[in-house]
Amino acid sequence: MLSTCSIRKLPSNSSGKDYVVGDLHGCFELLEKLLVAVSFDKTKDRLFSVGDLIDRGPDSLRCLELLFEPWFYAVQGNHELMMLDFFVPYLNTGKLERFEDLEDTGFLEYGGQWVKNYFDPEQQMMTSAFNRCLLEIFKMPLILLVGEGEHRFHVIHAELVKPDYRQSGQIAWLDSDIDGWLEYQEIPLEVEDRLYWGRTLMTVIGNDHDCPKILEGLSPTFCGHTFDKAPRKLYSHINIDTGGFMSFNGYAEFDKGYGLTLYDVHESHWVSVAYEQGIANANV
Ligand SMILES: [Mn+2]
Repeated sequence: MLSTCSIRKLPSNSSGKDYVVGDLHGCFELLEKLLVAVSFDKTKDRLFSVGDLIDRGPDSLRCLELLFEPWFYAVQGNHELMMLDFFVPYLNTGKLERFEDLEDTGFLEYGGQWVKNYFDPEQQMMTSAFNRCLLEIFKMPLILLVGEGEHRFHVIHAELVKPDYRQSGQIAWLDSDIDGWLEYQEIPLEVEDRLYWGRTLMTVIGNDHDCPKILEGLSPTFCGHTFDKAPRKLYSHINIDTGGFMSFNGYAEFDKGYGLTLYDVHESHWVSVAYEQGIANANV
């Protein structure tokens, strides 16, 4: 398995606003609508992404190209991880003889079929536009730490819940743990696994109706990975994955009510939009 294993720290935004968007999964058009809806100012506002930019929706490469925008900051999701793992042999040799998941990464099975559109069989290579994005994925951190003190927030993909939370009595890793990882630029493997894949908070712990919104010692931590019809706040995690791709053609047999959510960090206000629907406003 490949990973970058990094944390990136950014200062507070002193001139504009900060927004976080849920799992894009190729839904570039929905993001464009959301940015218009909030009058996003590319000269001073910032957009953070909880990862999983690719797969399932219609425009994965356009979502990856956001990585080149100076106002866009994203962490890696498990879909980016699977994509990197899938392309390890190609990155090592510079040749892709045929589309086959040699390392059994699950990438093609879980939505990566779109990459075939960027394969040049004569050259046995991916297109240059694709290669450029593939290399950029390596630079994506796993944790974004933004601001200081009461303005501090984090952006991750899945969760910071500890695998042994029942025994240890401490439900999740805290700001102090993150500060330590930042200092040494090293995220422990057990943490990395939870950041990419964890669903405990949304599927087990969150079923308890008394689940507190805030965990003492953990700053607001935006995440996605497990979708629901509205954002949820649990133990300082703010899950804003509301299943944008579910409203795209091909997923139409599923329930209505899903969409892509854009969250205004300081106003604690969110907007969501779905394919073939108007903008929906709501407060958490
Ligand atoms: Mn995910």
